[in-house]
Amino acid sequence: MRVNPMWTLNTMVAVLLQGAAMADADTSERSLGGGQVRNNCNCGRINKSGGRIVGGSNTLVNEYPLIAGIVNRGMPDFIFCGGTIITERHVLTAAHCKPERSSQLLSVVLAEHKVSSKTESKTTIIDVTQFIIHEVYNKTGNSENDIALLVLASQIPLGKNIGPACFPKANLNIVGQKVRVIGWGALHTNGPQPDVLQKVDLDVQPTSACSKVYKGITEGQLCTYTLRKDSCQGDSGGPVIWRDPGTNRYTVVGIVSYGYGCAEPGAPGVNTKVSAYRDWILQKIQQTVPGAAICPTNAIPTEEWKFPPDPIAYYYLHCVLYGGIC
Ligand code: 4AZ
Repeated sequence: MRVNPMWTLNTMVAVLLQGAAMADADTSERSLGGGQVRNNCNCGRINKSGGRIVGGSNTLVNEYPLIAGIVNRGMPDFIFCGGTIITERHVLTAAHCKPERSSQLLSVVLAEHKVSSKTESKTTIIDVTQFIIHEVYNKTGNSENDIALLVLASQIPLGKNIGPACFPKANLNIVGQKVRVIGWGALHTNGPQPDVLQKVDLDVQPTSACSKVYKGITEGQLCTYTLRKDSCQGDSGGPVIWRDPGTNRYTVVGIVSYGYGCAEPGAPGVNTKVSAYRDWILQKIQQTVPGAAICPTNAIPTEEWKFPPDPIAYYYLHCVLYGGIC
């Protein structure tokens, strides 16, 4: 078989570049692993080079581009609930975050970090036009179906510091794994809210661990429990994210819902399990902004696969292999 020299070169460059990417791949949260799907989604990214929850720690500035803060319109400094960006026009949150007064106007704050400071991060505030709560949200009973979708008045300016979470596959089972909760919620039961966005890693427990403590727990809920660590008042509606080891990207697996106090011994946290509401979410997106789309959990943006990514490296290799001034 005759081998096209250019094809050989392309293959060699590809192999070399892939090798470089793989060398970086082991534990790095920036890199790519197996099982990727190429498309235009750039979901679940974190920014590591930039910059209570109970028992957590400060995030870096703009570490989690997927976080949204929900505020009363005109009051951007009081984030009363969290949310997760899932499309360029939708934020996922909890049904119980909907204010009692239906006339209450809301906005979301994006790229927020330190609430009291205006200088460390350039935030974006967008008005909420619809607060769609689940039709069978059980407000007075066991808080079943504590899920809501916010529709925004304008496009989210997606970029380095603002971007969607990856969306989970149906029936994703992560019992026994770690998840991360992000929020400006209270630092302990009835405690103050922090100024800086917090993060904490929690263990996903079998649903039975929550059923032992709370009435009416269903498979639509995700139970978390880790000694001295928890979400708390104000974290509600916010992201429970899981690092997909196949892509090293973050997928929104839960919505903070409720619990008995915060980090109380023997009292797990209850979260709405996003994978159980895939169809509901997709239907509401379709009904409100038909062109909007979620990013599947195994999505890797096309830009990361551009070939050749570096014209200088390409030229140099060609030069070494076929001659020239190098
Ligand atoms: C709340 O009140 C709340 N520890 C949220 C989560 C938890 C407790 C309370 C879970 O918003």
